[in-house]
Amino acid sequence: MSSNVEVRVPDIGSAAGVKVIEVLVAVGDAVEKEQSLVTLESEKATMDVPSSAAGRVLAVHVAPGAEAVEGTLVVTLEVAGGAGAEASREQARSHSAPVVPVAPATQVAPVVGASLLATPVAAAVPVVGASLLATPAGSALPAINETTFAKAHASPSVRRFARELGVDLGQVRGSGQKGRVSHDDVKAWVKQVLAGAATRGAVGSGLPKLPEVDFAKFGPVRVVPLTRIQKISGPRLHASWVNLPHVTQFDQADITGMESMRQELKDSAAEKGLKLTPLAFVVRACARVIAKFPKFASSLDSAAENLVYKQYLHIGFAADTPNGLVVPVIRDADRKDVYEIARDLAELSAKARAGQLKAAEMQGGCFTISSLGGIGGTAFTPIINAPEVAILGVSKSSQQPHWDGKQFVPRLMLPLSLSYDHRVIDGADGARFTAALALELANVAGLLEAVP
Ligand code: CAO
Repeated sequence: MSSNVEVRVPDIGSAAGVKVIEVLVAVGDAVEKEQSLVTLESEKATMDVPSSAAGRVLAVHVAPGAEAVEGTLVVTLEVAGGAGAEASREQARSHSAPVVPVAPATQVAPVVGASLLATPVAAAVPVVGASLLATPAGSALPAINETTFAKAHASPSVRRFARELGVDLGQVRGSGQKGRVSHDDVKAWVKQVLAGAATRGAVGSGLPKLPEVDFAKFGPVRVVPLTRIQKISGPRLHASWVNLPHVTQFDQADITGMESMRQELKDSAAEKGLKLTPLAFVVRACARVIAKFPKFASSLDSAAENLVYKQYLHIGFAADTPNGLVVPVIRDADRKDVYEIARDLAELSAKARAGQLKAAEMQGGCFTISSLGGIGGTAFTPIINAPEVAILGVSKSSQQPHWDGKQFVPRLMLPLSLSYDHRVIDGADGARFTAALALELANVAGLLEAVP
């Protein structure tokens, strides 16, 4: 034997109507007692209307957008046995607000109407075991922030679901009205985090997500897919930026002598088919300085417990190509003179621009140089090419007044920007390195010295 039960909007503490913003069940659904049937939204809060009995939904009488007041018929249920009569009696008897406050409707009005608080939230929302509050060990999901979780705009069942999965609701972007988070939003977020963790091979970063913007709302747009190189280099640069504590040391090197020597040698080099750019001298100078500061070409091992000192010195350089940034590597840069380095630079750059670099030609670097000197700028903060621990940025040289003790004299100064991993390199060493590099760049004879 079965009977029908009508579930109505109970006392919502206000004579004014509230809006139905979500219908959580459909005809034919089996529902449990206390299961949320619809969600209502007032000026100040959202609240769920729970079912007064377990049964099957025979009819849904409201739709999203409808106005509801106390007594509005929400759902008709078919319930088994005498439970129907008992449920009807219970609802008729009860004005003790079986409505469950969910969350502030807006961030600026976190206070839920007093009458809605008549039923303590804790009594209406299932108590979640402490273990569920913590992110499961080894989970790729970031830990739950209780403050933002509490403020998230979601129904109790979505909250319960998020708790069970260890999802921080505060980070989930809701697709419903006013950013309301649904079950599907939670599932999509988990999928996205797991997919990201899988590709990164790491746990979730816990970084807050950037808001998604529909640019087309503000004017016409053109969408261009990222190149393959951009898709590969972007996450690597990001991983380095968020994992390595970067510090950038700025300095300047007096390259007046170096530049006049380069001008002298340029034509004869060109006759041999070589373009002698300042970068060749910078690579040479770096190789000489790293011989004195080998830590700058070391790497931390994966456990971050040991420093790996390599018995070779391959130096990479950032090359700007039509398809994006690549870093070809000059092998054994410490065993090459400035002409050999210039040849490698030209050959590798040409290959990079033609998209013909082999994987091996971009591997094994110990230190990287990023030169924007041919373009401009006075300084920048290059991102370390992890697992390397340092990268040198080079900007455009310019004539600067230098006080020689009696007068200002013009000197050609080269701006240096050295970013280093502060877990490995101290600030004092960073400053020593750029000071030593400036000396090497000023030491023309040393730069032209035959290599051993
Ligand atoms: N100051 C002033 N002039 C400089 C200079 C400097 N620091 N460095 C180079 N120049 C000059 C060169 O002498 C050359 O002038 P001439 O043709 O009159 O001799 C001109 O600038 C162009 O040099 P180039 O670009 O052909 O050669 P390069 O060896 O300096 O650089 C390469 C080669 C591949 C590094 C460069 O072409 C490039 O791609 N740079 C961009 C790197 C980049 O994108 N870095 C950012 C990565 S994100 O951190």
